[in-house]
Amino acid sequence: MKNKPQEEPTKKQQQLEDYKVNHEEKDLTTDQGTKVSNTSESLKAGQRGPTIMEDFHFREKMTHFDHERIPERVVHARGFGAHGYFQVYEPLTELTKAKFLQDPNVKTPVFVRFSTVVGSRGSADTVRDVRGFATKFYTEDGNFDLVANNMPVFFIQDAIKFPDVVHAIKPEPDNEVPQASAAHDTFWDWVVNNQESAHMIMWLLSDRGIPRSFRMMEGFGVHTFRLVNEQGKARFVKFHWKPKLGVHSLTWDEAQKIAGKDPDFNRKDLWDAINNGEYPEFELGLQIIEESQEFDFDFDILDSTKIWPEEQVPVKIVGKMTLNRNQDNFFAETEQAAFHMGNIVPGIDFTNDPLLQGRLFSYLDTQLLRLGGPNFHEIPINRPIVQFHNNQRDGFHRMTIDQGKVSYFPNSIRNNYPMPATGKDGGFEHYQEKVDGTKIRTRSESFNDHFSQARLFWNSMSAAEKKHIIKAFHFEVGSVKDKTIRQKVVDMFNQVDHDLAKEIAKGIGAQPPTKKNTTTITATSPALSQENTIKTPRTRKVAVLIDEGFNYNELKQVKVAFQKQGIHLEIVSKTLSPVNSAEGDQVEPQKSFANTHSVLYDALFIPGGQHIDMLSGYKETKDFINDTYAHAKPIGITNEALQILPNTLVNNIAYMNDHTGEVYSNLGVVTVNDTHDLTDFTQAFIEAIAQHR
Ligand code: HDE
Repeated sequence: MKNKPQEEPTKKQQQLEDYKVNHEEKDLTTDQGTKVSNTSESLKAGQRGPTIMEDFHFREKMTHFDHERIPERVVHARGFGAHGYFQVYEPLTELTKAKFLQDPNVKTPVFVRFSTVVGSRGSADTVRDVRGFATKFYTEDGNFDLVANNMPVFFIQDAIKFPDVVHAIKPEPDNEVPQASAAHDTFWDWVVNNQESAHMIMWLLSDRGIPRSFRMMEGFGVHTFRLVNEQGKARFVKFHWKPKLGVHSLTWDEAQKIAGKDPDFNRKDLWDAINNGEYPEFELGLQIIEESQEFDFDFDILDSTKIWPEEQVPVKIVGKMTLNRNQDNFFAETEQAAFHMGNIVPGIDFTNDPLLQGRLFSYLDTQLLRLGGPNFHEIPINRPIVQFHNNQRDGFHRMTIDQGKVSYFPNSIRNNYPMPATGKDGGFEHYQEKVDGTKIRTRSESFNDHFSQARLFWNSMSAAEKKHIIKAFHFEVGSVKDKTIRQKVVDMFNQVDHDLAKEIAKGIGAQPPTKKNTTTITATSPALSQENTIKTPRTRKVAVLIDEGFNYNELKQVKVAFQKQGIHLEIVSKTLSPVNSAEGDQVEPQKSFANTHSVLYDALFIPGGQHIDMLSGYKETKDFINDTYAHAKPIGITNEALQILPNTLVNNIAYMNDHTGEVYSNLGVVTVNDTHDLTDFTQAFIEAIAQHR
């Protein structure tokens, strides 16, 4: 599908236009612009003779191809980006002087790259992993990068341990197995030797590790930053992205199956939504702590393994980001996008969080390797929308033609220009935090509590979420071959919760913990449970199974009702050949059983009609119903189609609705018998879809 934006392009999108090239109806040329007469036969000495050196076109074409790849990101290699804009709801002048947070009428262009962390560039989208959520704001003050994740805490407290945790979680070095997975010995060996990871592990093994969609995840800046206002007053801040569609996840069985059926599931979902004009929206939230309150909490606010519970420090919603345009070229935009924590603007500043401090080094360093030199900021996707002026010069791939003799400061030939600007004139001035200490390689004692918040997270989960976490432990730790490591995991998580540890032990052949956890922490944070999230049917995707003789009128009624709610129907049949309804209307299926599966949908609808005689004979129909049911997703069935249920898992609920005209809805299965008006049925079905499961 063509990328058809329906909104005015932002300033960044306009800037990118200058670099776009349309090849339609153009003659083929070399890189030097010389027209080429034949690009399919190399130049040979005789028809059956050897290729000759003189073939400049062959050499150029092949050399360029040989050099097409750049190193993939060492982490977050697999990702997908989109353009959009950000608007603040009201001026945040009291909090910050950052220009893009002042005027609700200003649309600040953004580019967002979502990613998984561990897998290679070609790995599947739906693996259990942290998701990256990196946003580049192209502001009038220069670029601000908010390089976030979909989990608010991290594995470690000090950046110097990052190479260790990444080595441990990446495929094991002898055989490069497993791909995109934490379910192996080296990772869990690392975990039990680094107990500060307990809280993050709880997040990773929760439903947050397998999001339904990039559009349905939160984003967290993780670190504590500072906001600084015009008067120089600073406050501590944590950044949040809140998706307007709520936070929703796959089940583990779905995630694994999708990884095979459609490894591009999440990127296609984002691409399609934007092309459909269903622009993903995320609200920006701020948690603020006054400097005077820095030590008022039972955790250290500089510790990245801790959240600020939202019930304790409320999230103030201050603006909204809308993603309204797909990229034109994956490599040029997503792959070459270079995020860096040091891309900061006046009004926002850093803190001494040791994880943040280390990231400030790593991101620039990694771009130098990945993008081949110091001029990566000139690549179109990375360029600020304001012109840069300085005395940095030369290096690989310099695009800017700097004019004049002067490339140093101070100078008299050009009256010191380009000249540093004072703070008043918009120059970035670092917040003057007083720092005073002995040089020391130790960690602050205030970082030592690794289990209280892991327990808070566990306490805050619903019964279903807890079950998923236990099952995730069984899969992840059950994949570890070394029994002593498995036992150590049980003992480690006994410090989070005794019952949790006992349940983990049961599934992995380990001894249940002998010592009871004596913690008295019973607090919960309702904001942590996905059960309390926004629930809407919008943009959900429903499979409709049909075959010859289906009831067209029923399909039409459901379709009209669904369209009003922004729900998509996809027609699935045995083959892609057109299907005749009982009424004689023809419908062309979008998918056949051969190229789709129930895991790729949010719900299933089977209309009535005589087609049921054929449909019920197919194994795939039963698989569709059984899988949808097993994954607790809504199933809508009308009239004759009810006959199919006795042979499926749905069998054991009261599905066969004999009460004429009444809608029966239980556990997400919505049925109706003997009616031609489906109003109540569609309403109940839509409500079930909104519930997600
Ligand atoms: Fe990253 N991280 N990271 N990270 N990170 C990278 O930079 C690093 C951390 C995050 O879409 C790398 O350009 C260190 C936390 C995202 O291009 C690298 C530490 C958070 C992305 C790097 C962390 C993140 C990266 C690899 C420990 C959430 C993808 C390629 C201190 C707040 C950005 C690159 C994109 C990428 C280093 C921890 C988020 C190597 C040293 C915490 C979303 O520089």
